[in-house]
Amino acid sequence: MFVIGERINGMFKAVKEAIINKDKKIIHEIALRQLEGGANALDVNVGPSTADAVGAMKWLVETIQEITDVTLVIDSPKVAVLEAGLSLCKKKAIINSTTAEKEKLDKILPLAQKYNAGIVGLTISEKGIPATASERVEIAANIIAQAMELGISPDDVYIDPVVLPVNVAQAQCPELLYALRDCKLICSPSPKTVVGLSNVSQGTKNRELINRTYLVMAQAYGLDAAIVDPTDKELMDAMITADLLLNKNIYCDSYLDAYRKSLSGK
Ligand code: THG
Repeated sequence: MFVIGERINGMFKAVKEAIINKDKKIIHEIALRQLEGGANALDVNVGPSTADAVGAMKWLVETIQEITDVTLVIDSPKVAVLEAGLSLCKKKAIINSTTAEKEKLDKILPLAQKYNAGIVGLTISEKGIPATASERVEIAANIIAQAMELGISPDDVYIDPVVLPVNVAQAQCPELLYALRDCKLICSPSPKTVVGLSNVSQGTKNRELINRTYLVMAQAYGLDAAIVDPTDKELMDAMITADLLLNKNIYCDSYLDAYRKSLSGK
C-alpha cells in the first residue's frame, strides 16, 4: 500500500497556526512523525480558510523539502494553488485533484503534463458524486480517456471514488468498494486507485476502529494508495497485516518490524 500522510492540512488547528506564524518547526515535526509512522508520501493542503492560499502552499512545500525529499501530493481545489506547489516540487509530484467536470479537466490535465506529475481523478461529474459503483466507473473512464489524449499514462492516474462519511451515506460504503475493484478493468495498464480514508469516520464515535476496518476492506478490493494518518499505529499495523494476507509481503514472525525496517532503509 502506498501511504500518503494526511496531517499537513490547514483543517488541523496546529497546521493552520503554523501557516499564520510561519512556524517551520511544527511543520517539520508533523512531516517527520508521519514519515516515521510509515508514510511513502505527504499530502499538502493549506486548508479551507487560508487568506493567501498560493503563498501558504509555496511556504509549506519549501518548508517540507528542507527536511525530506519524499513525494508530495499537492492538494487543493484551486488551479493556481496547485501550480504554485507543483512549480517548487523537486521530485515528481501528485496533483490532488481534478474531477471529471470539463472545466477542471481542461485546466488540470495540462498541469499534470507540464510538470510530469501523477494526478488524482475524483469520480465527480457536473451532476455531483454518483450513488452507484457503475456510475463511478463510467466517470473514471472519462477522466482516463481525456488523460490519455494528452499522453498521460493511465498508471499515472489515481482514481478516487470519493469516500463519504458512514453516518450520512452508509449505502455508499460498499458501492465505493465495488468501484475500486471495477476501475481496474477500464484499461491496460490499469489506473491506480486512492481514497481519503478518514472521510468515512467524520462525525462518528469509534473513528479509529471505523478507519482501520474500512482500510482493510478496501485493500481486499485492490486499493493501491490511501491518504491516512500514518501516526495511528493500530491503523498501520492493520494495513501491514492486510498486505501480508494479500500475499504482498513475505511472512515471518516479526513481519511488522520487518516492514517498518524496510521503510526506514529507503
Ligand atoms: N480524496 C482526496 N484527497 C483528500 C480527501 C479525499 N484530501 C483531504 C481529505 N479527503 C483527506 N484528508 C483528511 C484529513 C483530515 C480528516 C479527514 C480527511 C479529518 N479531520 C478531522 C475532522 O474533520 O474531524 C479534523 C479534526 C481537527 O480539526 O483536528 O477527519 O477524500 N483525493
